[in-house]
Amino acid sequence: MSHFEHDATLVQSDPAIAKLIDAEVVRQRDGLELIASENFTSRAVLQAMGSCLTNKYAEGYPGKRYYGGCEVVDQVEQLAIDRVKQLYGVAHANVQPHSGVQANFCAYMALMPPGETILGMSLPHGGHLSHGTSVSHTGQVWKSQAYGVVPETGLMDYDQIREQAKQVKPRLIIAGGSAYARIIDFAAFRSIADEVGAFFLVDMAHIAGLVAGGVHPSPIPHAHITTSTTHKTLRGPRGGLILCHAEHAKAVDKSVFPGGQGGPLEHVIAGKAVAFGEALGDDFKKYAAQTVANAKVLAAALVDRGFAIVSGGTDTHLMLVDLRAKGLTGKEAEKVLGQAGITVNKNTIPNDPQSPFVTSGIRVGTPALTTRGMGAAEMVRIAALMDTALTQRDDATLARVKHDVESLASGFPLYPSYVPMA
Ligand code: DSN
Repeated sequence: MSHFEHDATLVQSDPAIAKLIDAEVVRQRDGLELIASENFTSRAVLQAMGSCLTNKYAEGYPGKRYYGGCEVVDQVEQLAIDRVKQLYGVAHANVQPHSGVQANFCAYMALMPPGETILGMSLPHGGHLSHGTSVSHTGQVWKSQAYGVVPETGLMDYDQIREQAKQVKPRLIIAGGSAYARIIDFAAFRSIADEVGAFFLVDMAHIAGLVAGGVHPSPIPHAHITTSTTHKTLRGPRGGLILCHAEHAKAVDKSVFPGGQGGPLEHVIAGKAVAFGEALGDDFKKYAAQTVANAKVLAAALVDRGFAIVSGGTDTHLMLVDLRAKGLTGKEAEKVLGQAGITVNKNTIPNDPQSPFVTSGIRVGTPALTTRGMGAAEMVRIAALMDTALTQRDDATLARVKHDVESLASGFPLYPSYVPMA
């Protein structure tokens, strides 16, 4: 990628954008990134995405395109498909979805016509907008019902979900979400789906890297269709994908193109191929294991400092911190931590008394800092920094914590060979 070398092209043609990219590198480098859905891709992924593959139109699929000149991008896309199939041991893969929401929409359309009923996890309980919420097209095109966690435990109760499914009679049951910290029992969900005659779809966006690294059970044997993003724990470029068994392959492909999308982003698909290649390696297994180990240490260290964690801890890369006992809202905590150079997002907790714009919780995740090489000792230190910032909250304390954050971050350099452009 040009800005890892001395290349003045962008700064000369558009100094404003060059300056902003430089500023974002500094922001990512100097701070502590704890947003559970973010990560730092490798330079190789960035290089693939910043390539001339972006110039090519390739509507269709490898070997069956609607444009000439696709002989090279056909190979790029086929490599991405082959690698992700190997990574997850799955019969069919579509690597064209531009995002997780588009992957979900296309997957639902492949399984059922508009008007059918979806049963997905409630958003404030840890689900996702695209699992049938009223503000998403998925909740407008399909009727939707939501299951939640048991408020006292923060855990799913599969017997309760089974009873709800029997009443609701959904055509599709969805598991997976954006803020559930525990391992999901995919076999239990499939047996519920079979009992009520529903399809079962897993959105593994958050845990895709943990599944790839072998530290979370795979949904593939249980789900009719599995969707994902590629940029969270999987550490690839921003994008989506759909995996399925052979029986749904044709419907999925038709639903993505021409059903839901036009030309695929072959430069992003190249980045996905690079990331899948990286995820097939042994280093990635270590990364996935360390990501979970770090989350467990961070959760325990926060508990030691008097923070409440929904469900009491985590089995994955993330945790949901319930701030009510600390007298803080999620909105306040996000702002205070941001001033100290620690990035998190406010997040609703189950049965949150606050609105989604305020919330009573924050979601905290370890994928990005684990990529930087941080381990257990750093997690304990980060819990202390978070506690100091959130408890004292005055300007002098926040400035002191920010200084400590920058000093911690500098010990784990991010993109060290990046050359500022402007
Ligand atoms: N925005 C993603 C997340 O943060 O979990 C989900 O789409």
